[in-house]
Amino acid sequence: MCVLTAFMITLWVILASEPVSVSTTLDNSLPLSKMDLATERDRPFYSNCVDTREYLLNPSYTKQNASFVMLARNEEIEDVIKTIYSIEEHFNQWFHYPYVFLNDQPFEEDFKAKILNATSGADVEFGTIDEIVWNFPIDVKDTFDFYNAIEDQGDRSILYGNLESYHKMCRFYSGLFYKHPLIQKFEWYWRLEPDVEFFCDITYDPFWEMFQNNKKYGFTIIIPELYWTVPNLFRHTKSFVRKKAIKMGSLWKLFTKDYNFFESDDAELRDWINCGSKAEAKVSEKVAIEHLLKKGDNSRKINDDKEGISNLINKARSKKHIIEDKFFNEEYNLCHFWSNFEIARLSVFDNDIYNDFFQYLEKSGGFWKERWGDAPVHSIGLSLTLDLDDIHYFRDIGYRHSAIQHCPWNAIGNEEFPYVASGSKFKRKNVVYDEGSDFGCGCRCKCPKKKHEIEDSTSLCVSIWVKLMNQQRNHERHVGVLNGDEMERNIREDYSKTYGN
Ligand SMILES: Nc1nc2c(ncn2[C@@H]2O[C@H](COP(=O)(O)OP(=O)(O)O)[C@@H](O)[C@H]2O)c(=O)[nH]1
Ligand SMILES: *[C@@H]1O[C@H](CO)[C@@H](O)[C@H](O)[C@H]1NC(C)=O
Ligand SMILES: *[C@@H]1O[C@H](CO)[C@@H](O)[C@H](O)[C@H]1NC(C)=O
Ligand SMILES: [Mg+2]
Repeated sequence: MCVLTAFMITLWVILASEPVSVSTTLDNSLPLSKMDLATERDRPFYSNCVDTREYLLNPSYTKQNASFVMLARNEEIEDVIKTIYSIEEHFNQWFHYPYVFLNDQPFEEDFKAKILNATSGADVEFGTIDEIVWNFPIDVKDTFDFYNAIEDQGDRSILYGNLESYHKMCRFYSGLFYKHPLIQKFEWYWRLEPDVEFFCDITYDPFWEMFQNNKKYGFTIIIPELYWTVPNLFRHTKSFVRKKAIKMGSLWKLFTKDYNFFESDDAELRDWINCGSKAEAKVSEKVAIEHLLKKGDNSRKINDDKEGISNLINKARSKKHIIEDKFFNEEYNLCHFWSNFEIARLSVFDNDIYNDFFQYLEKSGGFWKERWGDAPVHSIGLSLTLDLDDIHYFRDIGYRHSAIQHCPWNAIGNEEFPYVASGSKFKRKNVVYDEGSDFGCGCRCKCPKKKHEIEDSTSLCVSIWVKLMNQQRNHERHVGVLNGDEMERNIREDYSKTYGN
């Protein structure tokens, strides 16, 4: 925290507005899962099931340039089939999006045959990842430091920390999957993993809806990361941001405590880098003092300028601002979109800033010195360029990966939209769906056990999301980098208007 011993100038506060305290409509007596979390800025695309047949016949509907993407190993075939069966049944039997499977080893014929049988006619491609891409850089990969670091993470019981292949997977998904030639053929992707399950019917096209609503990245689960997997990720991110003078998007607010950082050509002012709006007072002070001194030259009556004089006196008295730590003032709150499910535009990653970011992280060695997951890397990396409004919470998509699941309550009136299978493979007999409720948004969900709902058991990050999305856009104070020189120009202008030159 900045300790400001000097006084504050109130006259020339231009970017003025202190953050409006986050107002929220959340009623703390209810579990999150029993609340309607829709806001004007983001809500499920439909509040009930959709008649898919009609939807597809709508002349404005356009199938998107999109594909499923799954990285998998040959031996995971059974779990891969489970996933495919689930996504085909709940969505793709009506929409027929293609699949791309990637592997660091060639896929076996048996694997391919089983996949082709399971994907019921969708286009499927199988890709092998180049060794050069999959492995760590040549100057790292066979070194003592490398093996030592990975072994050490095992000793410290970091989840998957001692699995070299897991580090490779995380690195690949962090910055390389979207460069694969089979993925580059698309504009959008939907990431899948072996052994995941969908619990509700997705009766509309998420890609098309995202396109129409200007959404670029969609998630179903947002949770905090385990601290010891990413102790230095944020430090490196901040130094990248500073070096490149990145103006972060408002999404940055979802992952950090609110914060602006200040840049200026003036060496003395630069000490205020982490002080955001307080730097503004410093700039005002500087301008006022300069003005005062200039006035002295013009032999006007100095005594008239009380403001200037008090600035000068205070400046003489004030201690230099002490920088405790240029990069640590702001903290990563460990929240991240769980990346085993993602529906997104490839361009949210394949752009200059994100690519540079990944290269920067790569050079820091964090993908092997620590066990940075692709999820926190994606989330933080996205917030360098995206705004909150670019993100969509697919709250209506019921989903399970490992022991973590999100499954919404059904919307009221699901019965008006009976399930129609596209063929005999997905016929349902006597399935009883969950009840509908006022706060529900699901379509024909059949949730395993409500008590495991992640919105309720790990609600911190969802709450932050909801609070932020309840704010008006123009109250989004976050500016990222405050341009000190511009600030100085504006303050000078205001000052001249008030006091003349
Ligand atoms: N081809 C290949 N796929 C991998 C490897 N390690 C992980 N994956 C895939 O990467 C994804 C994430 O791995 P997983 O073991 O599920 O990690 P978790 O979801 O974090 O528990 C899954 O789709 C795996 O099939 C690997 O060494 N080779
Ligand atoms: C092909 O898929 C069907 C289910 O759609 C399944 O019953 C059958 O066992 C599969 N065949 C093979 C060879 O996997
Ligand atoms: C889909 O997008 C890719 C990448 O932008 C492009 O190369 C390809 O031509 C597009 N395909 C279609 C059918 O529009
Ligand atoms: Mg997994």
